[in-house]
Amino acid sequence: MAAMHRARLGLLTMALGLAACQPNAHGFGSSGDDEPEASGGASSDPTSTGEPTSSDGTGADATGTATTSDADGDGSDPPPGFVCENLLVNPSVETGNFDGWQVLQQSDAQVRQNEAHDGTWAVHTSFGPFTREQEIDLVALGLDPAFLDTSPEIVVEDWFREVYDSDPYWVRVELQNESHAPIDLWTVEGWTPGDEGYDDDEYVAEQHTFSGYPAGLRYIRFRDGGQDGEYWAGHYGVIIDAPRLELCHPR
Ligand SMILES: [Ca+2]
Ligand SMILES: [Ca+2]
Ligand SMILES: [Ca+2]
Repeated sequence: MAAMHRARLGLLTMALGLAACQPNAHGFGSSGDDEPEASGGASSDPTSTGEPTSSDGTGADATGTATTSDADGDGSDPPPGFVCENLLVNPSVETGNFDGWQVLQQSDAQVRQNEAHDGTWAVHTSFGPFTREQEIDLVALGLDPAFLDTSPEIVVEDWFREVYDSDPYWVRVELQNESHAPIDLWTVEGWTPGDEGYDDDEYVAEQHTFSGYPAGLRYIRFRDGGQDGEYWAGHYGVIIDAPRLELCHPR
């Protein structure tokens, strides 16, 4: 990694650190009256941060359709009578637009028909921060509150690809109770692992499994985003595609 690159990383790390004191930076903080404090019950998985795994480009089904595959990827199948679903609407932006998403920060990000991880469309970010959000009302989706109170496993996955040089990205997933208070939280702020040049531009995954969290899950708030590490105009920022928020539940 070039010295200039390290210097730039340092500056960005500092910027991110400063941003952490400002709730609205990166769209992770308060965005409305119903935003709960995220400090209580927060947890993170250090093994999932900063260590993106390589992709061979043969990612699992991320189209949002129901699947009978196991949620935790350990090779087991869901119990009989259970189905596993990606709860996100239009996760892979195969509509060709942001349908189903609330775009909190756009900065010229676009849904474009190239370099997709899944399907043909992906989100291409630009010079400034892009952040989008979905809030999932689990009971409205038909899930039984008594089942939700068993704290079922929830698998989170998201894919990021740099353009030319290392680009920053972020994911934030908050589990909420009936009054939208947080009961568990996972966040990651990472950088794609490549250097200058297009040859090493490839997708990397961020993954996390929620389990053993306090009872009372009713809502999930999912956010992801990113931008260009070079701050160039055009679409040289991180490419985002195929997030997954998978929960296995009784049919
Ligand atoms: Ca896609
Ligand atoms: Ca870039
Ligand atoms: Ca590169």
